[in-house]
Amino acid sequence: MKKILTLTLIHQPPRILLGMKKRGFGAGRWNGFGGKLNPGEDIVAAAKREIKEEVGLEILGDLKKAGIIDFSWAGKPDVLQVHVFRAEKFSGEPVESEEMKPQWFNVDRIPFDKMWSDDIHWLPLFLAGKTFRGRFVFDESDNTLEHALKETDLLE
Ligand code: 6U4
Repeated sequence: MKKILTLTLIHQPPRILLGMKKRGFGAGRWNGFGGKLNPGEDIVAAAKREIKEEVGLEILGDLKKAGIIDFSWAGKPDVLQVHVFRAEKFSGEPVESEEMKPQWFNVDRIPFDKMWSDDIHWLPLFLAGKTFRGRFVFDESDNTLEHALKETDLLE
């Protein structure tokens, strides 16, 4: 089964806003903001709603699609398809929520050792303003066993 998730990173060079996930899936890791779609909700609306819920910010202007990545675990049929978005402008101040503790990081000091093991592969493309398509397979400890990643202009 394929499940669609959103993931939005707020990038204001030279800084990027990440959140420490406090509960649920991916807890204990720094990550962008996002989650599942509500029934009938489109992907961009879901991405904006999650940013509001998790960090209290209203995105100004368009969310730009940066990438699509399919994640799976060895021997398991389920696929998480994560739609990665880039946001630049927002109104409000980042606030801590039950789910996320936000913090700005300089792009030279991204805490990859406390992030999902895939991030070190695709975040440099994101930071360079590229669009990409990727696929990662994890072991049961979420280490990357194999991956494929390519820059592409075409994102569905
Ligand atoms: P709910 O039910 O809302 O509490 P939650 O446990 O918060 O669910 P979910 O599924 O809403 O989690 O969101 C998971 C978030 O983690 C999404 O923004 C997508 C992101 N994510 C999932 N796998 C990832 C991975 N391998 N690398 C990454 N982000 C990932 O950088």
